[in-house]
Amino acid sequence: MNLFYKNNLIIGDNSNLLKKIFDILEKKHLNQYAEFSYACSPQTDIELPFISDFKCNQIDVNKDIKTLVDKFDLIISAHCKQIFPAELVTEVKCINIHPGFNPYNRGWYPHVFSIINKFPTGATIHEMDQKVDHGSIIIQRQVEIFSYDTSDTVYKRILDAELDIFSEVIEKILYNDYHTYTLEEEGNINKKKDFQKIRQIKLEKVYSGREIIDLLRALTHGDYQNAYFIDDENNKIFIRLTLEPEEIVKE
Ligand code: 0FX
Repeated sequence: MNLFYKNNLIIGDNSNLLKKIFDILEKKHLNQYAEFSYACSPQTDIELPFISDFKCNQIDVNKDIKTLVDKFDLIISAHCKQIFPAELVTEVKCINIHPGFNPYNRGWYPHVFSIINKFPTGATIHEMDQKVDHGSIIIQRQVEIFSYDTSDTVYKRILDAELDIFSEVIEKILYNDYHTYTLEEEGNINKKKDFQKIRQIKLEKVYSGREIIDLLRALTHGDYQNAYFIDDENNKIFIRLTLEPEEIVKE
């Protein structure tokens, strides 16, 4: 196997995702033909038990760019919380595995905003350019949002789609034998502060039934204390929604 990209860095801040990527590379025996280093961001302290030294190498992509450019042929961001600087993305091939369907709701928690604004959601693997979650598309897959979904059920569907499309294109990427396409629209982008803003439910605000259910299910994700209101005694009260489709009993 004569791969084009031989020295590769996979950088991300979600250990489960990195482990699944590691498993895909191993299953395809790609780590026999290329080097894969794993890293996370300086603010993240994750352990990667599948790597011999257990501890994840922390890399600040804004520092020591020259070393990264010299050392790696390809950098894959798998939910890396850092914004890659222009000097890096122009000097070395950088590819992003993104839990969103570009160009809709680029940035922070795409599916959360899609539950609210109804824009498509899914998974995208794209070449990185200087803008966030932006650049030529290698592959993407849309996932459905059902009326009974919450943030976590959609997110699980997106993670499955991400790994599926990663598995589908990784060899082509490593051989540098893939095609890309450019999206005509710029779409929209949400930042972390936009997520913070939607978390507070204003008691005096009037919502339609659909709006309040969509907002609360978009903010329901496992144990996370996302949605809240402030009561008359100034206490913060967190809210989570349970959605349960009626079971159809076949006669
Ligand atoms: O890694 P990630 O799934 O994704 C985020 C951004 O959405 C994405 O655009 C960016 N490329 C990536 C680097 O960072 O985020 P996470 O692992 O922090 O959270 C996973 C899900 O959990 C998230 O989609 C929504 C939910 N969540 C997470 C936190 C920390 C909450 O609902 N509340 C929270 O406070």
